[in-house]
Amino acid sequence: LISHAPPCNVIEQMDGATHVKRLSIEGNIAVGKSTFAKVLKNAGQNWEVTPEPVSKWQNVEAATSQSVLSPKQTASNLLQMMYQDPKRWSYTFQTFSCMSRLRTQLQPPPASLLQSTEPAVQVYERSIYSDRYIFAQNMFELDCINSTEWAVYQDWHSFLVEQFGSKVHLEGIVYLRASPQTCLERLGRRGREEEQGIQLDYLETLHRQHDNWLINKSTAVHFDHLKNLPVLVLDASLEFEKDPEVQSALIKQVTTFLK
Ligand code: DCP
Repeated sequence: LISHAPPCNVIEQMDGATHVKRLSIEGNIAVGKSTFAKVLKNAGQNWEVTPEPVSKWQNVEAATSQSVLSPKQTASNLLQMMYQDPKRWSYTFQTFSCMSRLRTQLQPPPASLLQSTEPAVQVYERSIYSDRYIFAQNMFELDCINSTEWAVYQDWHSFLVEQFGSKVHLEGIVYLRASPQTCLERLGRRGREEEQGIQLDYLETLHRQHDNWLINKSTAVHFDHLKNLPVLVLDASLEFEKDPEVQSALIKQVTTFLK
């Protein structure tokens, strides 16, 4: 297990009120972010997990309540559309996935966390930052988002992050890292239908994007608050789902990181 992180303070007391720290879990497709988020939630009462809104991307009409389907229409599965025709749908997908995540990131923490006298942490599966610096950027580099779409994406993304200010800031990132081959095996095992055409080379490019952003720090980020954000890199190559020993070793690293 490896760790490259200066610790980040978990809690700040302001006028006696608890400040909930916001942490995002990042990592390649199928590396095990949701599983790890559940492990963290079960580890302590003061951890709240905000899951990734994938189901919204699989049924856009239900998620937006913008249109009523006629009996002949089927729901739009934007995740599937993006994987089937990435040049046509990547920009639309990246817009919608980032908007749905922004909504969840803006929701206030549950009262149980706010009332807690113990250090409290809100955990997100991914963030509006990986949406941009991993996925949208990757799709631009793969020529699936054209330069006009990329300019438009960056413009509204920067505008929204600036407008929402500290409401969308994070205090730390946990990077779950495993080889692209391991992620491919886990992806096959979990069997999400839309992802079955994903090839190793796509996971390899995403792996590089994560390393460049979170380890090499060579990705050009546009927000000051992201530049010195503490990052904990965890080796997720061991199967941790059913191994309590590996789980507690990982939890220990996160707790130390947050002290
Ligand atoms: N996705 C994307 N662009 C984004 C966010 C996600 O193309 N901005 C895609 C990649 C996956 C699916 O959405 O096909 C979900 O991706 P994640 O890696 O975020 O979530 P997983 O469910 O794969 O995570 P894990 O298995 O690690 O819990």
